[in-house]
Amino acid sequence: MSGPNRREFFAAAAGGAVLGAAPAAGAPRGRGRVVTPDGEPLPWRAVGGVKVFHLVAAPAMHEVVDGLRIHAWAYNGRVPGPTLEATEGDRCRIYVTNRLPEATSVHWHGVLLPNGMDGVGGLTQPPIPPGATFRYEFTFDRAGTFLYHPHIDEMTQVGLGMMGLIVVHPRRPTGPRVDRDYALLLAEFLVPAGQSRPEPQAPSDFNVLTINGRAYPGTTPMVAQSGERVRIRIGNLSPMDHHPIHLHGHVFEVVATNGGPVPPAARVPETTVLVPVGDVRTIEFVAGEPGDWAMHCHMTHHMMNQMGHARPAMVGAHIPDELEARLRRLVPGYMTMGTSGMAEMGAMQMPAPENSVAMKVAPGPFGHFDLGGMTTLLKVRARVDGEVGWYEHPAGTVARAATAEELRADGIEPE
Ligand SMILES: [Cu+2]
Repeated sequence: MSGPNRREFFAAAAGGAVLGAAPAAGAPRGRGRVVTPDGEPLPWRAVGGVKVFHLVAAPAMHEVVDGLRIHAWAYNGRVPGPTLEATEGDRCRIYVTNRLPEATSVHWHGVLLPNGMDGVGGLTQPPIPPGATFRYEFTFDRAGTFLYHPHIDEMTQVGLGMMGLIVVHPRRPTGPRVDRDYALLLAEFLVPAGQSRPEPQAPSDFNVLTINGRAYPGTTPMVAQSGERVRIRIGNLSPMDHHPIHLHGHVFEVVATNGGPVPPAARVPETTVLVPVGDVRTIEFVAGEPGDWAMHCHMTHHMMNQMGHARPAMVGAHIPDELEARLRRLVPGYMTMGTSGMAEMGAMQMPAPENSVAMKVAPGPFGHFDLGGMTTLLKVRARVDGEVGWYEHPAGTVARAATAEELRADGIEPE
């Protein structure tokens, strides 16, 4: 066949009603389409009973959050690449065009397929040289959440953003009906402040922590109505770190991994799930109390942005004004920070290099809040229709300063 062009793909996609990674507030309900916040589905068209997809690997600029853009390597111009969606039993043909300066391949991570389709360059196939288009074809013979990524020079290619999610829906769904189905892919980069090129050879010190390629406050929230059953598929293709993802206000169960469903008898209640590199944890729960519930990696260095990393520990230090002034003569722009903790730094407009992001910049309904990096929100409402803003708390339900009378009444002497 002639190379399917982009317009044909989008026309087919629109016809198949798969286009439009709807903003979270417009998440489709019921079984079927998954929503990738900040992402989009990979368009496809049917050719003789086969679903045809096209991935193009090429360098691309990617915005992680307002103020920080990176020179990435991407699939179809996106980090992560578009979500490939299919139904159990679908025969799929996936063309992969290489517009990178080096060879690549695509591994379909967790998918059971013939060895020659496994995508390990040099082991199961010849590398895809720059300029070439390769053809993969196989059947998704089981439902689940899978991943795709290069299997040549992974350190560079994955490290620069080449990765994506695969969601295969069951042909005959079993189990309780799911009202909201979200897919998240975790990744991390080392981008020295002021640079735009991630350092893919970094073995540690990652300072840009992302969910679907975005760092808080750039992540689009998920939404749900109280009482709805919510599924969140969480994949991790970070180069080096497993991420303990914590959801506030809810108890969930891990119902599936990259390997398949977890038998109901083996599920345990959790509030945090460790998502290992190269795996998936799919959680389900019933949306509870209305509110804006944070969901984030619980490693403290992963819930903040670039500028908070690699600073000297100053908590408790006392820097006399005179010394501060002398330091500033020596190092223009020098400012002692963090002597009473780092919370103050979120609210401050610190002098920061071009193309960098302050550690915590999230404006919130009560000032700003100290979450950045690998953070998103689950907005639960009694009813969801249209835009979902900040939660408006019923009167008397927000923590506040205690009065002296209250303290005394409870046997605590006011300070
Ligand atoms: Cu983490």
